[in-house]
Amino acid sequence: MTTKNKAEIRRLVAAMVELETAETVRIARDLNNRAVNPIDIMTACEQALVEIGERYAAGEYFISGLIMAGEIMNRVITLVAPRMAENVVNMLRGKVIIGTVKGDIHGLGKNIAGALLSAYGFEVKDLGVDVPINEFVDGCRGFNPDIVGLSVLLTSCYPNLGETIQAIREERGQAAAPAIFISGAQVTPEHQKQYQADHYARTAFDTVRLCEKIVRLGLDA
Ligand code: B12
Repeated sequence: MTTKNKAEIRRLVAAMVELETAETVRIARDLNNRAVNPIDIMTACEQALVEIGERYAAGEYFISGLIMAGEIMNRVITLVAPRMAENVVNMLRGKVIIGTVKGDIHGLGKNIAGALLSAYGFEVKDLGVDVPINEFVDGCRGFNPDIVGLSVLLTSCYPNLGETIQAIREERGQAAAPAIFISGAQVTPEHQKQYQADHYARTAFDTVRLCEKIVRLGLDA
């Protein structure tokens, strides 16, 4: 990346942390038009979100700040998502259901992952946020996915994550599919073990690599 673009990326992070919507979108559009890798733009915004979350936790920002941050992020996703598909061979790689578990309305990470998976040739069914357990089960019946990706950010919703995983496990019975993976800011491989998910993905990119591996090599990947 050029020095100028690096400086612009830093300005993007700073503008977003200050919740300056117009300025953040302007810089993101400018970087996008200059063909900066969309992943670098998204990563910068994720970095800003982490800082915004810290300011919220410290009592410097309120819920309105989180809402604004969500809106800014959605605008940047809309802006850069079309370019994520560039240079990707157009072939169907598999079917994935994604959703944020019951009680949790955080959807930005899931949206990024969904956009990336679609760009990489997966057919994605996005069940949205605050998804009741039975909707995941019904989704598996109707859509017959290779993979189900569950998102959770609120630690208070981890029990719902566990119940959703158990319900999908019951539904699949002895079948290997769908593979169940979990993701979300504070989720770790320990949670994967604790809640008996098959896989854990840290970022949206990890997700794509993981899904490619699962579909290519079978579910023991
Ligand atoms: C933006 C935000 C909101 C927005 C969300 C807007 C939206 N449309 O999603 C709104 C305003 C709705 C919100 C609400 C609340 N929030 Co909030 N929020 C955040 C914030 C700042 C950013 C979250 C985010 O989008 N991160 C960016 C994304 C890109 O990261 P990510 O989700 O981890 O996703 C990446 C990977 O994990 C992975 N991934 C994630 N999900 C998935 C799913 C799939 C399928 C795949 C494949 C991959 C994948 O890929 C992504 C890209 O790499 C965080 C702070 C933080 N650092 O996380 C707090 C945070 C999560 N919120 C928090 C809280 C407390 C709340 C509220 C309870 C506040 C309140 N008092 O009402 C409510 C909860 C409402 C509810 N019932 O869910 C706390 C949670 C604390 C805890 N221990 O649980 C945090 C950590 C802030 C803090 N430090 O206190 N929030």
